[in-house]
Amino acid sequence: MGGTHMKLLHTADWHIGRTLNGYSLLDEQKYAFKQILKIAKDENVDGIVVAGDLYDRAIPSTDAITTLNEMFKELNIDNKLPIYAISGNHDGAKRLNYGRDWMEFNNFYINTLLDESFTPVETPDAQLFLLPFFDPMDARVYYQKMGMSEEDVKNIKTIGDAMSLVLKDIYQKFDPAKKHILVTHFAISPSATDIELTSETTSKVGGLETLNTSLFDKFDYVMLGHIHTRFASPSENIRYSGSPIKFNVKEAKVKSNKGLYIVDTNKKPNNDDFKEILPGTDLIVLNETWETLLDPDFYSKQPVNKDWFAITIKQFDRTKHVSTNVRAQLQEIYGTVVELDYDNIEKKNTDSDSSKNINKLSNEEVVDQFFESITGDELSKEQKSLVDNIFVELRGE
Ligand SMILES: [Mn+2]
Repeated sequence: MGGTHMKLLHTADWHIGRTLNGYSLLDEQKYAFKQILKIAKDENVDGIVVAGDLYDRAIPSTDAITTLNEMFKELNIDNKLPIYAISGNHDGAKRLNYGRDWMEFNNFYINTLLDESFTPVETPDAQLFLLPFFDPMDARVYYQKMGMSEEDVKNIKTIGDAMSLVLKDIYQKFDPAKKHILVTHFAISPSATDIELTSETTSKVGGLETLNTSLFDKFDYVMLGHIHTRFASPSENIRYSGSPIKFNVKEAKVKSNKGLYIVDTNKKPNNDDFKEILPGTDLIVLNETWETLLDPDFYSKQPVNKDWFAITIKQFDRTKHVSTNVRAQLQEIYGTVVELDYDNIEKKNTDSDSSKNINKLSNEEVVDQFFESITGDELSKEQKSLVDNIFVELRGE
């Protein structure tokens, strides 16, 4: 432990239990975790920050629970590393809150409720504010409980309104002799002029409400979760670490590796703070014609039967392949094909992998994917927990 400075490992969005078109990502997540642990030891950090979305869903599978439990045990019990964690929009706040008081005895801090955010974790050098994901309704409930007038409570409409109030209260807790670090889980974007401003505290980017960086300028450093790429970081001291692994084909198309940040409270943040996490099984995206895909000169140069493949067949004429089992033939050559699409001339995406792997999906995932394919939108936090709860009732859990 450094007396006058603090070195923290910043990671986020582990989404333990996530699948990719029905294929489990647990092995990949475990492989990434081993590297996180190694970096933590090599860098001799004073603690691990996990900025939300520990699990992929509010009611994680038993496999996911066992896996995350083992990871936290290795960090906190075997290696005596303090953990500073919050819940994200994918986590079930109340469930994740279980055991909180006992864990704190071992320097394992996990905040999942807004009420818990106003008491920082105090270290000799810094105050760590752990502010979990919350919505305007959570803030209305909290401020009503705190005795705020009914009219003022009603005026908490957007997440920007709520965040302004919450931060004002947090700023009251600042010890001027210390560094102030915030860990939170929201979409935050720079207060740029090219963004359509809807209020002083929020902007709309592609229809999505995001918070402005200016709200957070009293903090020395802000460690974020929620957006899965570090390239979305709004400033040099307000950063997203990104997720430790690639979760989908869109992310696989980005050539740079995933990773985490090592943050020293006494140093100016810079690019060297980033530490890479390498994939165990990579996700390779191919967009080729059927002839090329079957050409040994082409596929012998690919990591066949090692990595996973997402394949789009270019200019595919189905009438010429009515008796071909396209998927089987590609799997014979490439191994695991997690996504298969056809880039037809007339018809686009007539056959996507998700429907074929329906047997591998959980009930909750079937609803997720159905909703996404119909509306093009992800289920909201409320909708997800509603779906989860319905299945829990159906299973009689
Ligand atoms: Mn996330």
